[in-house]
Amino acid sequence: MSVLPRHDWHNHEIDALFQLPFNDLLFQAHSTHRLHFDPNAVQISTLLSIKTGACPEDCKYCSQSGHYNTELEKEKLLAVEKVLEEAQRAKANGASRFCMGAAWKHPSRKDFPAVLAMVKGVRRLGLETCMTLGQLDQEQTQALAEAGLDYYNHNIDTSREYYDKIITTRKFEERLDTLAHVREAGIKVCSGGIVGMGESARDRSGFLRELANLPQHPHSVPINNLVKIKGTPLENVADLDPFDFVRMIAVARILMPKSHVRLSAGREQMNDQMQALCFFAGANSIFYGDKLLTTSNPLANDDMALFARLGIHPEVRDSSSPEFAAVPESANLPVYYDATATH
Ligand code: SAM
Ligand code: DTB
Ligand code: SF4
Repeated sequence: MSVLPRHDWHNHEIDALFQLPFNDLLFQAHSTHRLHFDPNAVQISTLLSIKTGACPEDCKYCSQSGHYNTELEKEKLLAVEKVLEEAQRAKANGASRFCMGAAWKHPSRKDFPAVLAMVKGVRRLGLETCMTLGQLDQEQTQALAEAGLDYYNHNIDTSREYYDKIITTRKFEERLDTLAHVREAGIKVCSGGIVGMGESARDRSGFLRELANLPQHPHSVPINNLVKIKGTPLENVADLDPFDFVRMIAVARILMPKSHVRLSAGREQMNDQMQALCFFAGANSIFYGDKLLTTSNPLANDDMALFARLGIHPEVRDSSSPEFAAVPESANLPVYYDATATH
């Protein structure tokens, strides 16, 4: 079994991984995972929507697209102080990274100074910063890098072939251009996508192939299970077989052995056993906190209780960013989480 990261995957090789018997695939994924990570550590990030709804893009899965009537309460860009208050709360609850998301096609000149102030302020609190603001040009990316932004989230969402069945207001290639700006500015890339949108098995392998064949593997790879939103074109799409979701995590782990694979949206619809299987398959990051951007997430206390039952601890140091301690010393973790326990 090769463990050197590769960037030259072919579809047929990835299809072959997906077609392995479930136990063989999980064994290979878990073995890969143990070579690069503490198998009992999971990185935790907290999300905040800093600008909500009325988005000009037509992503068929999204509650925030202005093209669909999803009964979402829209909100203008939050004040910097409000964002810093939320970041402080996330830190006190034990998150190591604070991710700020805006429903924009791209940030405007007018809003950009506030965005930079948010990055600087959140960083000053001792948290890693992540932003997801849509398309960026080189100048904006450079300014974010200078402000100290650690991660930029920009998902490719699905395969190149399925992309225009899901989004028509932008092109797959434009997503890759923004990812290139981010990489070139030295900001760490967070990029993944969604499954359960009616895509084929070949689309799922094509989606992972695109990520794995980027010049550098993304530092974080969020794998979202579609949260079906009333009013969007995907509200009634058929559920993905849960084992296919686990296979997706396992194949992502094998293709991108050193990346954090994030078990992202859709955890609320998963039971504890399913999440445990995902951690075994190589997921080592979650969104933590009662809300994602506009939809709900498992309660933080329930996550800590699950961690305790599984002997999992929040990742103490992200190996890719040694300057940050992932669980700040001041973190006020729930009482039943014993940070001194050896796992
Ligand atoms: N507007 C920015 C953009 O699209 O790049 C950032 C925010 S957007 C909400 C971030 C990602 O969340 C999307 O790319 C998609 O992968 C994921 N997402 C959005 N709605 C979702 C849903 N209903 N279910 C699962 N994932 C979703
Ligand atoms: C990602 O891949 N998933 C997060 C984050 N990146 C920004 C967002 C999930 C959103 C789920 C639907 C919602 O809450 O609106
Ligand atoms: Fe807008 Fe992002 Fe939602 Fe697409 S996913 S509609 S770009 S907020």
